[in-house]
Amino acid sequence: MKDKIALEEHFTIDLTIADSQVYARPEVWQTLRNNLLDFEQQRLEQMDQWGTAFSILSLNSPAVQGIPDAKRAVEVAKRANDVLAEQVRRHPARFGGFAALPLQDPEAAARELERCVKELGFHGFLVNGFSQVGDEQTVVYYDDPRFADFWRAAAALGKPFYMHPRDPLLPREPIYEGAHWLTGPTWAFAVETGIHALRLLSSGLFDRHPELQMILGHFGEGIPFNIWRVDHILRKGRRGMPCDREIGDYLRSNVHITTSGNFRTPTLLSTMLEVGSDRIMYSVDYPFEKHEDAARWFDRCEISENDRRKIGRDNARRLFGLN
Ligand code: GRE
Ligand code: ZN
Repeated sequence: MKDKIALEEHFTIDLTIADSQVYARPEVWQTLRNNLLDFEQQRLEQMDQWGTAFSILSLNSPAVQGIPDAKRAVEVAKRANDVLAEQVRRHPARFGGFAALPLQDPEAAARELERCVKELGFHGFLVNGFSQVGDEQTVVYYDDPRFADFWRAAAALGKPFYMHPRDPLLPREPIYEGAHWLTGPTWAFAVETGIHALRLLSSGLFDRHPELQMILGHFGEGIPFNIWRVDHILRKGRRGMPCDREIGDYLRSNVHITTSGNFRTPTLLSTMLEVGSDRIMYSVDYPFEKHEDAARWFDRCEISENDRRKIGRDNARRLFGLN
């Protein structure tokens, strides 16, 4: 399929590049590093070769979320957003932008988001899970009451946000001890991100802001596969859960799901059955994943051509108002 739109495509800057090194085997680090830093060479070539017309770019992980000093987090976010804005300005038909936000300081994050959307033309924001605040061991999730005004400001801008993975703080997670191959994108990313998404969905955030839209990658970090059981259990007893509706209702009215890094037809079909083909969108997760692997799978997987156009391009076009 030509003219696909991809939504979880990463870049880096000098100040945050080190965060990605732990995820690369030493022999591939130079290549990953070059691909993260590059905008105009390999990135555009790969998009051209494998039929992606437009990529919305975002900073690597955890980057700004992993900077406990709020002032520093504000500076790094601005730097990254300015670098991205320059590339979007140079290639407006090929690149869009998701803002990186210093959620260590909710007020500054709201101001930066407003700058990114209104002045830089960005398409929303992407956040890499919880933020460390004040010191390395203090973390905050975004259902916390301190974010009430931030969410009001974000919802008013009318742009979606992407809840992107980061690892949990591993010294606090004994379950990964002696099994470190399960951390990162193998499994820990999905667990961490899935719970954070469920916290937001069940917090009442989407009752206060019914128009707010959250994007989840990797086919929804396991949530669609388990949503029936989640609501089945909560139907027997809500245990203090403050939201108005069932979590599956929000999944079908406030969540969009991408194919990033999860190129598998049975998983696609199951997700289509659970949320419908209007809420699924193509993505790659470049350069952690290959355009080739995503496109070779997606372009030929056994769905209708109508669904392929929706998932490959038209759903994203509608969500972001692209033409
Ligand atoms: C990502 O940001 O998507 C990512 C990483 C590290 C490894 C794999 C991956 O940050 O997909
Ligand atoms: Zn990613």
